[in-house]
Amino acid sequence: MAFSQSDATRAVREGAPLDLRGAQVWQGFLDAAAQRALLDDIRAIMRAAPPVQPVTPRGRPMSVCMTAAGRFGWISDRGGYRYVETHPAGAPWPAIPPRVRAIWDAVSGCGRAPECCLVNLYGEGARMGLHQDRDEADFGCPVVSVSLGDAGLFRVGNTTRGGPTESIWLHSGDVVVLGGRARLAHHGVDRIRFKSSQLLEEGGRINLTLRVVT
Ligand SMILES: O=C(O)CCC(=O)C(=O)O
Repeated sequence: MAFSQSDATRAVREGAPLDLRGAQVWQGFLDAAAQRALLDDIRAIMRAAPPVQPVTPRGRPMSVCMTAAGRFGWISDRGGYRYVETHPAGAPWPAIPPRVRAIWDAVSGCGRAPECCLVNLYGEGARMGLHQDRDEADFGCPVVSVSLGDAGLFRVGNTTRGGPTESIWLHSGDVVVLGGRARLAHHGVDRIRFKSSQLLEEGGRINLTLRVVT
């Protein structure tokens, strides 16, 4: 079954998100069929734009592998963190799939279209340290995150470093909106529960983040 705009609109109408320090957490936003359909889209993205393991500007390999769809992808290497219009191998990124766009339209409350769908791939032991998403030009637009596969312990803190944080296990099909006062909140994934979901036979977690870049 394909996930459609009307499915997404229904989910928004019927439920209310949890609030985690200003981040809106839509638990169970995508049902199992919608998750499988999205996985097909992500596999097509990965065929067109094979994932890479980025290194930090200091040359340290990140534990998460990445690829992207849309006008921009986000990369990190010795040259720094930045959005780029081509995959490191030189080709433009594939288009953002309509099913992914439908999620943005349902929850973002933003009139602009996403220009980047970053795909983060978490294998066993992968994590993402607390950081802010601040390489975008317009902080009036939220970042929308979609979780698939194994559960991930998502942590949200503050717009400045330090201070209290709160965490939630994100499960396959959950959607998070980082907008408003949470747009510049530090956030990260402390760990995943490897093989906790049946969606990916090989285990692991996939996270999509949709962003307006310009
Ligand atoms: O994997 C996640 O849930 C968060 C991803 C993230 O923080 C990012 O891509 O900036």
